[in-house]
Parts: sequence; C-alpha cells; structure tokens
Amino acid sequence: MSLFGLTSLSSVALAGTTIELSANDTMQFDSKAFEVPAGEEITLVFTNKGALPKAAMGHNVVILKPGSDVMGFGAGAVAAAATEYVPQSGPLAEQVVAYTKLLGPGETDTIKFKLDAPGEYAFICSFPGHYALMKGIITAK
Ligand SMILES: [Cu+2]
Repeated sequence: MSLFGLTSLSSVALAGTTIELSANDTMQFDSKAFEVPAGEEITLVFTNKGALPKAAMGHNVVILKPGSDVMGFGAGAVAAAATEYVPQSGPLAEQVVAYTKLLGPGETDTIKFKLDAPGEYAFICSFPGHYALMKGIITAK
C-alpha cells in the first residue's frame, strides 16, 4: 500500500464519528435521528442554544440501552434532582449508556461513548417534563 493510502486510513480512523445536537427554549432538540457505526467511538457535542435560566429550562442528553422503557425512565428520573436528573443507581441507572451534563443557556458539553451492539438507542432530555417532547433515536449499525 502506498504511503498516501496509509495516511488517509489513519486520518479516517482518528476522526471517528461526531454528532452535533442542540436544544432550545421551546423544549426541542434540533435533530431526532442519527445513524452511527456500532462499536466505534462516537463524539457527541451538545449545546443549549436557549436563553432561559437552567433551573427553568435546563437540558441534557441521556442515551438509553435498546429496549429501555423511555417514558418510565423520564418519569423516574425526576427523583434524581441531586444528580442532574440522571439516576446513579438502581434499575433506571442500568438503562443508561451515556449522558451529558445538564446545561444552562449557551453552555456546551462534549462526551465520548461507544454503542457496542447494533440497535436503536433512545435519547432524551431528562429535565422534568421534557422527555415527552425531547427524545430521539440513535441507530447503531
Ligand atoms: Cu430539556
């Protein structure tokens, strides 16, 4: 293989897959469906583009395992206020694959994770009352 070929391959591998997602003051994610390669590192860059205070309109991204009870998780996560509405123990915590910080206006958080098995991974904002509108699917293939 040529030197050029090797260089190209390594730059592709280093780049990985990056997902950019934002949320706003009307309780909406700007995208609700992503497709990513299973088993590879995914970088998620999440931004809260709103202006309302975090206590009133905070947003996060919580990625759940395939088959999770998304509505049940959203309802139960309300009790985890001390950990930014992401349960850290028990059956709800076991459904979590990855999550961002809870963001106030203008804030960004970047996380890296892998979705090892092909499947449909739901993502939601777990701020109280947001999960009914703020949800989507990441499909790993
Ligand atoms: Cu939200």
